[in-house]
Amino acid sequence: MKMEGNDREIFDLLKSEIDREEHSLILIASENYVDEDILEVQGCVLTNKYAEGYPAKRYYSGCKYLDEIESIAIERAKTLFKAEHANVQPHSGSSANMAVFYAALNVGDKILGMNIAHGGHLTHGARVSFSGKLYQAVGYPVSSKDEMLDYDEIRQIAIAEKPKIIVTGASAYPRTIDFKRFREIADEVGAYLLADIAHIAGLVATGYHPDPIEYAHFVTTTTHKTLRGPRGGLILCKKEWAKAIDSAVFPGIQGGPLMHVIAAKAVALGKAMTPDFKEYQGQIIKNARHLSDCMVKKGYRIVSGGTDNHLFLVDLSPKGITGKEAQDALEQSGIMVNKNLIPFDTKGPNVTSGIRVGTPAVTTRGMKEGEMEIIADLIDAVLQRPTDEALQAETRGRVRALCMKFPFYSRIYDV
Ligand code: DSN
Repeated sequence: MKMEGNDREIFDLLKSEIDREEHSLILIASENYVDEDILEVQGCVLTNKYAEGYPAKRYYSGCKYLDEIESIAIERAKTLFKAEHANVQPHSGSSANMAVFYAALNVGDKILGMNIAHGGHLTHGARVSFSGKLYQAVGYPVSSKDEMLDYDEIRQIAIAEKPKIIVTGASAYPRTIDFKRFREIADEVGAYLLADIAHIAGLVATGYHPDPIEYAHFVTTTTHKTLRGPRGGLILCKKEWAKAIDSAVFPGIQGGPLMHVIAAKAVALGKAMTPDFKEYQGQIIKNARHLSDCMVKKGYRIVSGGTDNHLFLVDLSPKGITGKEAQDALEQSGIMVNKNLIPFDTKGPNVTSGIRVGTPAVTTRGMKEGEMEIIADLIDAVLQRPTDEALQAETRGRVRALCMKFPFYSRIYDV
């Protein structure tokens, strides 16, 4: 990299991070590896340009090529998700959700989203987020019987609370979501429906998860999780909401769009239409199921008994360790997961009783069921002796050797 001689301090850290990503098992369900095309476009001259407004309606001169790039991104998003309208400018999934609330609600209106402790996202009404501060937020749980969504219970809550919007979608829910049922509930209580598909967007785009587009008034997503694009957000809606959504994003909550990111979103959306991408999404699910099954065979309790998508949650309470202890021990071993609350957790969010495990990143590297078995062995060994530093060092070596069989960034960087 050219910057090596120009800013050694940052260069060295960047190199260390490339090495970490290359030689760790990334099992954080929301992370992935972008390819060279995405890296190149995100690092290109489009970062120089202001383009407040939308294609053909900009507040700056010199936007001719940017208009074309953003229009292509919009068209690809509409095609991929069969949507009437797309806004590709949100800087993140949180911005996308904020823009929907800004377009559809007044401050103080009631929102009903999945409890963060049961798998929902911060922006679905958590007290510490704008969504819980500016709006009256109420939550729905998963069932205590099977840790899955109980649509009758959600309906009862919706009838009692009469929210103006119902948010479906999650950050840590391993099961299929019935968007049709959510829409029926929303219609019954006169609420809008927002489907936040940030985690499952790649699965939705390729038909491995039911599509919310015909049921939800608004669909939001990030572009960097299973969709494997640059870090950013996206909103899809019907034509009747197009103007309100566009105004909510700009000038409502954002200024200049990140055109280098929008160009990279366009590239990622193009890639998501290929047969390879569909095959990749299928393998993500196979890997998640297999890894989850391997963990069950080793005596771990998996929340809801398994997974239908790209992630699963391991309840570590029967093993006598916390999510934080597990996360730390695994990190020391080169295996990246995140501590996660499990439904009805008795511990707080900084400790937790569980870990969340996801397969999008390892699947991008080409790992399949055979590697999931090795990973389950490695995880189990570390979790059996979470304070054994010698074992962690040995596991780090084994993880490194496994990763070297599936090179990714070492093909383009010197690591
Ligand atoms: N922080 C993301 C996750 O890890 O699921 C959600 O935005």
